Amino acid sequence: MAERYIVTSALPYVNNIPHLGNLIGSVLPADVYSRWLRMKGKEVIYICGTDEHGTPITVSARKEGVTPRELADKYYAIIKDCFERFDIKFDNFSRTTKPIHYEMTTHFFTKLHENGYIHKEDMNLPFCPTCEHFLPDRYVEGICPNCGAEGARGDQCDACQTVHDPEDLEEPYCVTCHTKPEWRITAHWFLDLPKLAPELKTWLEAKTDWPANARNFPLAWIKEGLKPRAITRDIEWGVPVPLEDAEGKVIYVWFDAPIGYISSTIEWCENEGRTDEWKKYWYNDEAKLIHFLGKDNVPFHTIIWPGMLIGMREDFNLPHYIASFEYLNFEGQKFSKSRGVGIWIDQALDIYPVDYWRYALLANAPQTRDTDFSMAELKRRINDELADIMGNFVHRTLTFTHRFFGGKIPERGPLAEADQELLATIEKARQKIDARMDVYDLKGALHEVIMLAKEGNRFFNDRAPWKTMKTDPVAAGTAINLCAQVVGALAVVSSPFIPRSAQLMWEAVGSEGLAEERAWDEVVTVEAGTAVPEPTPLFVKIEDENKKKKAAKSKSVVKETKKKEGGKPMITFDEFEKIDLRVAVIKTAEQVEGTKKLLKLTVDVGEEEPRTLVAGIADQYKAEDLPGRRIVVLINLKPAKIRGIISNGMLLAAEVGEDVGLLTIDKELDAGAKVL
Ligand code: B3M
Ligand code: ZN
Repeated sequence: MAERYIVTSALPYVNNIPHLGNLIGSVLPADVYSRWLRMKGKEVIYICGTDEHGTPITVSARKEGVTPRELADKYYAIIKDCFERFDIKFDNFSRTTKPIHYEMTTHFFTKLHENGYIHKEDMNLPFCPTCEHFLPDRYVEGICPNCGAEGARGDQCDACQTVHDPEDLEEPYCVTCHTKPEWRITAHWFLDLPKLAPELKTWLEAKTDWPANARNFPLAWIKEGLKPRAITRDIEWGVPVPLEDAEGKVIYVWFDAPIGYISSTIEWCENEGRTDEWKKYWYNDEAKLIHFLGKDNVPFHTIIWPGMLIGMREDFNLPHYIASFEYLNFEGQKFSKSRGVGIWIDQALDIYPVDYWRYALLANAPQTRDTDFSMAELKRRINDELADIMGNFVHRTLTFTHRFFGGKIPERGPLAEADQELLATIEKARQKIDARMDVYDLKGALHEVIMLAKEGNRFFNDRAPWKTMKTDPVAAGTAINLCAQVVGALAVVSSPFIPRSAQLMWEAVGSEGLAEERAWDEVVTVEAGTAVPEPTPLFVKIEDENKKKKAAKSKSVVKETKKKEGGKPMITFDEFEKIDLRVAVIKTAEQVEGTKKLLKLTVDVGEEEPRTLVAGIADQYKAEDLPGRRIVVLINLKPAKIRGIISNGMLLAAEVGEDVGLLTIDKELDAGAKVL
């Protein structure tokens, strides 16, 4: 029987649009990982949804002047759409406001209460006298009791990720009105973490393969001694506490959110018409539960959530692996909407195609340390790796097939040693990628994909089919046939990372169906004789911004010129030589009577007497501004009579539409100097 996996991404709060750091911090790697598992033939469900409760939502809703539900509806639609456009292939993307989620959360609370893991205690909590309500979590800020950072929230500090109670904050204030809170007694329910600590400790200690940030932190926390955690709140938005003496209280968002993984799985089963199948994932000891998340979510997924699962005493599976990511910074700074730092996932695809982002983000995934992402880095990755290595290899293989083999994959002749080696390289590449994926090193796996394309290029260069085509066409055909096998293999192994481009590669070697539906471990064979489509470049290089602007500008000017003059035929240098252009200094300028556009100028072109000429520039230049300017004049143009004035020469000007500019000289050259 196939191994079962539940892969999850942290449920994004439904109060804003995720940025690129959020995308690479849990969603994109989980997508890649679950795509790989599916291709490996595992039974995998990839589960996510929006986290719709808690003060993150109510505080944002208040700021936007809408109800929490309106806010949630708006952002759920946007987030879901953005993830789809990033080709994130969830099996289910749910919401924690669905009835099934309320049902499951209520069940968890009730059962944990019955099992003696939830108890009631009075708490001394901040209450804002101006706003007239309690200040849970994000409603209150102050100085972090652990690291001293300012602006720490009531439940967790962003700077050091420590989880705490609002009572611990120093110098607390209400985020809405900045009033110093009063303290009032109110009853709340607590998850008894001390009771669960011994089991959590044993479980965590065995997780020696976890990333350091997912294991050390909770173990240190246990060592310090866990305290009971309040899991109810005095707000109106959330799952009601299912107890008689708890009217007006709701369940804390960090209690209900991870249950979203289960309720989203149940919803998936119901949609698929397999009502009870979710149990095979959540209760079957052998099913592996793998959470992808940002490091700030670690305490909740390694202490509170598994504590809840243990306390249920229903034999729930505990997390098998926590793939916790560090932070991504943008151009050396933290992402910040207010400071305009970063790119958000609704904007990114207007800038570059989806696979450019997927590739560059995965290649820079913050797996073991905070990592900086920059547009220069993205450009380098796309140009030097995707375009120059992968794209180029595919393109030259297909171009050659078209130029010399009529667009059909050539036959293979006897295989030389180098040919055998290439086939072995394909197999080894797959194994290397697997070895990286097995330890959740997606960045390393992607590197191995590019290395395979690099090997393909090296082989192409070594076998030089463009040379052997003349001397040994069978060897040339063999080389191209083998290159096509590499392209086919590349399509499969790159599919989890850049699925669209992978599909294009797949079709480029004439394969049918979907690359992502190929069995990962099966050798791809591109048959000789397969017709391949005309090659088109897979990746277009990113141009330098300055070059792009210049090119766009000159293109538009060329277009304008062409439109007006229809372009001009080529001339020889001799023909050009016939034109006598000179530097001229304007002496006098005056409006031609009875006209709006014409000026009569006298100009010194280095002759004994100044020349007179008439120019149609009066709407652009004032007569009094012109004397003294050094311009360019064509002096061997046949004189013409304009409005009764003999115009003896023509000044040069550039024009775009109505806009006219005189050609001037940027040095004080003598009047009469030749213009060449
Ligand atoms: N919504 C935190 C976050 O968006 C939270 C994750 C819940 S996972 C169960 O960063
Ligand atoms: Zn207040």
